[in-house]
Amino acid sequence: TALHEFLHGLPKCEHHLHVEGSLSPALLFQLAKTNKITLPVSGDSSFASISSLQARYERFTSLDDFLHYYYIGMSVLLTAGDFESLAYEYFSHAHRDGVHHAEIFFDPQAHTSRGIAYTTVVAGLSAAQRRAEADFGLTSKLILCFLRHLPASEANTTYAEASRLGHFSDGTVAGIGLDSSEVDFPPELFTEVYTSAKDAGIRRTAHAGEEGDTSYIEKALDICNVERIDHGIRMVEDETLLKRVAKNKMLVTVCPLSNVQLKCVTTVAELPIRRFLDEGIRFSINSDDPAYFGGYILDNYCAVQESFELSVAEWKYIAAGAIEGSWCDQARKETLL
Ligand code: ES4
Ligand code: ZN
Repeated sequence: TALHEFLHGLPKCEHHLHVEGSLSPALLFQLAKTNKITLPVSGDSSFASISSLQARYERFTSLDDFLHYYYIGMSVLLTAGDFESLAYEYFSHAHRDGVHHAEIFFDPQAHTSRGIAYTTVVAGLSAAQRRAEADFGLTSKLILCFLRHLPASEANTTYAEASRLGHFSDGTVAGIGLDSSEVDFPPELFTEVYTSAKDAGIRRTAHAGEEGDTSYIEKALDICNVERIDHGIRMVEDETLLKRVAKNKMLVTVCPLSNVQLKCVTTVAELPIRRFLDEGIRFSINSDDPAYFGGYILDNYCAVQESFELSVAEWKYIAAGAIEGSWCDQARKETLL
């Protein structure tokens, strides 16, 4: 359709993409073979084949049910070359979907806990970033996420390593984020690392209000001083909070297909897209873990269009907000507009 063509051509920025969540079942099985990683076939027949794994991905019941597969999946990633293949595959897909700028999450603790060096992960991701810029003109940033189900002391250690290597000051890593199981792991557990980042002038975001209630969003803002909110869909449950986020022009990174697949909402139509537009909330539309949730960024744009029938002007507002809310410099923003 004409609108599909328009959405494809619209210059897009992606701000909520876990690079480990772009690991396709095909690449997962290929790397398992190359790296001689035994997938847990006994006890869970989902790992018997690509198609049985795909089928299991269509039946997630919650964030934690998904995360179980997400952490097993990434166990096939061992070398810098593996991380480079993973990220380059994502950038290629993003480019085909009309993404011009991507700010991607990675989970160093999910790798260092398996004996993979932080430097191996970053070397592979950085190599893919350089190739994507050279091959597609696609610019990107890395956002280092802490796993909130692990002790805050381990987040501090991870932060210290990236800091010591100069990765925050030399631009290798653009900012920090917080992900994994939300409920029972509120943002204020990570006050120390967020305060250090703020003092050092490092960008900050956090997943909040995906499964967790509005208190998780409030604490992320009040205590962690985040500049952006990942998911944040539950902020509509608190009028004061909604107005505050709108007034401060904070970017909310919405992931429609993810929210449906993880049963945060029943349908895309249930998402507060209309409310966000009416309140002047600045938000972007993103794919989260595209290999697991059945769609990349353009599929998410199209799903929103099917449910909300937005006007061209509304889409231009969304696209402009996504550029404004990006963490690239002003000169790059101007080329994106
Ligand atoms: C995630 Cl959808 C989602 N939520 C929280 N943490 C995550 N890590 C990867 N995907
Ligand atoms: Zn996410």
